[in-house]
Amino acid sequence: MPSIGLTAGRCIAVHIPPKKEIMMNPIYHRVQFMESAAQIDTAPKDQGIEIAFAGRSNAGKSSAINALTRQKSLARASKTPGRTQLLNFFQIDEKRRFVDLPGYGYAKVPLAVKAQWHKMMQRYLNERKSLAGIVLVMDIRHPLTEFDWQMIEWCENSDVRLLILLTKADKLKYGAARNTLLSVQRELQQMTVSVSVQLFSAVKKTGIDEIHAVLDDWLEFAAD
Ligand SMILES: Nc1nc2c(ncn2[C@@H]2O[C@H](COP(=O)(O)OP(=O)(O)OP(=O)(O)O)[C@@H](O)[C@H]2O)c(=O)[nH]1
Ligand SMILES: [Mg+2]
Repeated sequence: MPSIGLTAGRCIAVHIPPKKEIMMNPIYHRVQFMESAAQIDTAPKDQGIEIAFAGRSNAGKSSAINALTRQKSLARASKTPGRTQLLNFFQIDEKRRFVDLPGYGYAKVPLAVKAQWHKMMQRYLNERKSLAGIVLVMDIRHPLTEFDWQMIEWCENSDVRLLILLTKADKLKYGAARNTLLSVQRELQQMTVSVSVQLFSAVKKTGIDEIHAVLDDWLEFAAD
């Protein structure tokens, strides 16, 4: 229906075209928490397809899962870094899962906990056969940390696909966010890494449709 615009006492009919909305695959909204595991021996059966959210502590992994599933508190987001210390599994359907991995790089975590984290992550990455893709979440203000590079390198040397999210994009002005995106892409190209990088904001819901398209592909929904 046309809306009415008023200018200097005159009445003008203005036609505003409806905003083009991409329908989200409703399956994401039905994702449910499955279980937490301290190590992969107690994780759900290693079958089907799993996508893991990795990244520095406090980067915004849990918030990304909540935004992508349009659920407020599916994964526990927290202002306290290092909150997620377990592998948290979420069921998409009987053969597909998301995993919220514990964050790395939180300085205040005791050395023994860091060592345990390393061992657990190494085993998860090397042994988990159903792991099909990693969504590497980076705070746009602190991209490409040393550990991010280790994850990128690990994905390059394995069959696991990789998508990089530059999250908290709402913390920067649009131009600054675009510049960071370009410089991260440039840096990856210089290291001959070919990977998609996406601006994201769990607050403003930026980038959701593009990420769903990647997840749909990785989760092989078209094959059902
Ligand atoms: N402004 C803004 N804040 C965000 C965004 N995503 C996450 N945050 C905030 O950043 C903090 C950390 O978010 P989490 O999602 O808990 O981060 P995490 O990576 O899961 O952290 P750990 O579980 O500790 O490794 C919280 O206070 C969130 O509200 C975003 O896109 N924009
Ligand atoms: Mg978390």
